[in-house]
Amino acid sequence: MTKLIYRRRQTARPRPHSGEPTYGPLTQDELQLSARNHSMPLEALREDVTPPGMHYVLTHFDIPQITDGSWHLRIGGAVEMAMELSLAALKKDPAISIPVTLECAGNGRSLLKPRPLSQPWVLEGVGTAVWTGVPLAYLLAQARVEPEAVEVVFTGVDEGIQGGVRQQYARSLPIAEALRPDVVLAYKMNGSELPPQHGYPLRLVVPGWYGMASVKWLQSIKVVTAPFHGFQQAVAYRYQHNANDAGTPVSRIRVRSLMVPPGIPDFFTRRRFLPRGPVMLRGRAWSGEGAVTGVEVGIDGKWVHAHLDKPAGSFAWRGWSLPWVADPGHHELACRATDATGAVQPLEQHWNYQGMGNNVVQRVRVTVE
Ligand SMILES: Nc1nc2c(c(=O)[nH]1)N[C@H]1C(S)=C(S)[C@@H](COP(=O)(O)O)O[C@H]1N2
Ligand SMILES: [Mo]
Repeated sequence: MTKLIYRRRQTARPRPHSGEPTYGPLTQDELQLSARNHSMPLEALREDVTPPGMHYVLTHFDIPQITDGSWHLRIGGAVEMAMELSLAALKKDPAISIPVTLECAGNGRSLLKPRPLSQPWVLEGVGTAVWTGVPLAYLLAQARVEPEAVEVVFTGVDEGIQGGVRQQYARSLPIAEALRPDVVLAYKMNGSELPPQHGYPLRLVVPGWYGMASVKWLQSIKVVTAPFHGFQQAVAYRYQHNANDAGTPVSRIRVRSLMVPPGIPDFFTRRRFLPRGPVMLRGRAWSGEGAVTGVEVGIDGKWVHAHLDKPAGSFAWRGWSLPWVADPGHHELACRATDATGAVQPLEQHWNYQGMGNNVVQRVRVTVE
């Protein structure tokens, strides 16, 4: 696999398509990507399950047009029983439904300095949906995985060029992750058939992992006996210090929380305005590493523990709330979650070359009248 993509250059000028970091205003290419790939409006944090159309979307290439008559899922590689399944056949298999918070690994990228050139997320590359479909482990059991298996490779129908490499979007999972009972081949999102942008007719959902693992428009599942080195595995989605660093793979979602910005926004700046007096601050917190165990809310730098709602599932965000009596003036609100591993959100983000795994605390500036 070519490893020429993220060369270091000694310039701070934007170089479209290079993936390298830059300062200054957004480039036209970043703007184009951000108009295609939308985030979740923060007010959707009020809901346990993100309403249709408000879930974030990230698509590297084009959304493929798939008619379910011609579409089949192939399962093969190091299995005793290769198979090809229609959507109708898959729908007859045992199904599960599971609420899952997905977050793009690049969420928060545009806040980094210098800013890695790619989809310029701010904070809202996240959403929670109830996914319904067949457990991957069920189908792998039917196919009978051979003992030498080390990974499972998932390939989407969508094709394009990234870093100069022509490819279909493909990712792998270690065999142990692929056999988890909650990894699902989903054909429904929030009870309805998958929308085109979310992977119709079938997608993988890997609870707890950043979104890149959840391959949309799934075409084939191949069990392999050596690690997969496709572009989205070996080059993209790595924590790197610089262009020459092979880095480490991005996998599980780091602990994070967000709040519903209180009051009303200014149209252009999104600055918040609210009346003096009591206000309930609310938001959600999640982690792919372990359950969220605490959320603190910072009010002008002073941290207070928030109330946590009951978890809706092991891989769905958890609601939190804190009453605040707003006094007139300018204030800065923030929130910071901790998970069962003891991980806590950083106050300043550690920079990495691709802008992955950002979980810096959100800060919301409000003016109380
Ligand atoms: N086939 C395919 N699957 C894909 C992608 C893609 O471009 N093609 N993008 C991945 C990334 S980076 C993310 S964050 C999630 C986004 O899922 P969503 O658009 O349903 O929110 O899909 C993942 N699966
Ligand atoms: Mo992503």
